[in-house]
Amino acid sequence: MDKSILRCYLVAGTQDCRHLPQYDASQPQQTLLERLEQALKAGITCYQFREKGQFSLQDPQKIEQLARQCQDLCQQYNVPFIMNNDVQLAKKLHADGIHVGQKDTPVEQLAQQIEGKMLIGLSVNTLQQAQRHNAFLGVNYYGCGPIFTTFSKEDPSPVVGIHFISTLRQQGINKPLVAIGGIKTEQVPALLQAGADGVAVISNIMQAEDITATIQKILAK
Ligand code: TZP
Repeated sequence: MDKSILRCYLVAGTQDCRHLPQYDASQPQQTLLERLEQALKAGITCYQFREKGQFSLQDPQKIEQLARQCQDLCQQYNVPFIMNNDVQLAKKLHADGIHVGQKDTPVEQLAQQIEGKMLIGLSVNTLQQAQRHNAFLGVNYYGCGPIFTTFSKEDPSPVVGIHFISTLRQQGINKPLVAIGGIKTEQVPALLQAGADGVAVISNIMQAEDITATIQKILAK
């Protein structure tokens, strides 16, 4: 895969728009779409549709409709559209990729289901998890974290710190790596220095006062 798509990777769903002044609980989709378009204009390199948790949409039809709208926007800006976890929806929409966690569908099974037609991203929180699939070509990149404390995930795994990235590299993990969890613009240089190919961000972008400036800062590092 082209690892430059990991450089500034936005992850978001309607639940991540709750803190914005324009958020309307009866119609949260609009806020996500507006925010996503601003982020695409500002130059994000990848987008993951992640509708998850207590405050997310629950109606499968609404989720599918919103996913399609987000995908349309990504296509307009030529940015890969990655689906979080839902392989059926990812296949139905012909998403560019699917991202799963350690407790989701095992990646070997996932790889068979998607028949090489999309990228697979896997979250890792320990060296052992990263070693397990290092040689498995079915996994295209690892999402590593949470690097710092995150407030965007219910029940997150333990915080691993920036040194987790350098440890993975020192131990021979050669897949593209995207760091995730509590990342702010100031920490981007250290993460890239440690061996990450990019950063995946929810709150720092979704809650930014100036989303364009925030994304440009991430890309400039
Ligand atoms: N996986 C590990 S941390 C995290 C996910 C989805 C949340 C990242 O959100 P934020 O707001 O950038 O900490």
